[in-house]
Amino acid sequence: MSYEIYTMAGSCSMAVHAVMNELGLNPKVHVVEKSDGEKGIKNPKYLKLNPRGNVPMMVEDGNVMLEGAAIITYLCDKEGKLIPKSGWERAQALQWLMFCNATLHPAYSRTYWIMANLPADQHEAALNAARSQIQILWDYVEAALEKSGNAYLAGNEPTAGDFILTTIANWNPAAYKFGPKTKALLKNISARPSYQKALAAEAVEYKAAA
Ligand SMILES: N[C@@H](CCC(=O)N[C@@H](CS)C(=O)NCC(=O)O)C(=O)O
Repeated sequence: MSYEIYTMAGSCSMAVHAVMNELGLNPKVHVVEKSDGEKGIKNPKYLKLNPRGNVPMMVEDGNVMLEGAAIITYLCDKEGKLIPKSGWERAQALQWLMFCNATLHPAYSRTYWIMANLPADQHEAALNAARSQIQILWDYVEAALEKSGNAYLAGNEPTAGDFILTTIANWNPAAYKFGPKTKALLKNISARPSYQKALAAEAVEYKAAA
């Protein structure tokens, strides 16, 4: 099978990229840009494959798949890694995968929306409000890790959600406070060869674990 990942440097697609590396799928990596230029996700050539004009886009033997959490779940199930097969362990891994994809990611998206759409004189108040909501989510992650005593979101071995968490944590990390258990998780995941390979291919520096 051949795999390709279309990714924008350091964005949510980097988590899919790192998971594909971790699964040993050896994807062909296309680092794309938010533009309508030759490498752009708003370019007609890209839009023909993905009319949403976003990332991640994964291609398996010429078949296009969108939506990061769905791609990750599909690939992890197929390879039998990073998401347990059944039962409570699977429920926990999926819960955290969805927390990262459907709760944490949209909370950050609000900050980008504010900067792109509100007049500059409203940025500070709106960003402060959005960032305090994000901080509540990071505090929740730390409390959950403390309560479980686990090193990772869904146990003592990494699952797929840990890769999304690690990717999102690197978005403007100076604006948030990560607790010690969270920092250790970020350090461990970002140090994995699969993650390091994704960082290098996308030319991204990892700052959230510092
Ligand atoms: N629900 C989608 C969200 C994808 C998404 O928001 N991608 C962002 C990067 S993190 C993007 O492509 N933004 C550029 C754009 O939409 O113009 C998923 O999880 O795949």
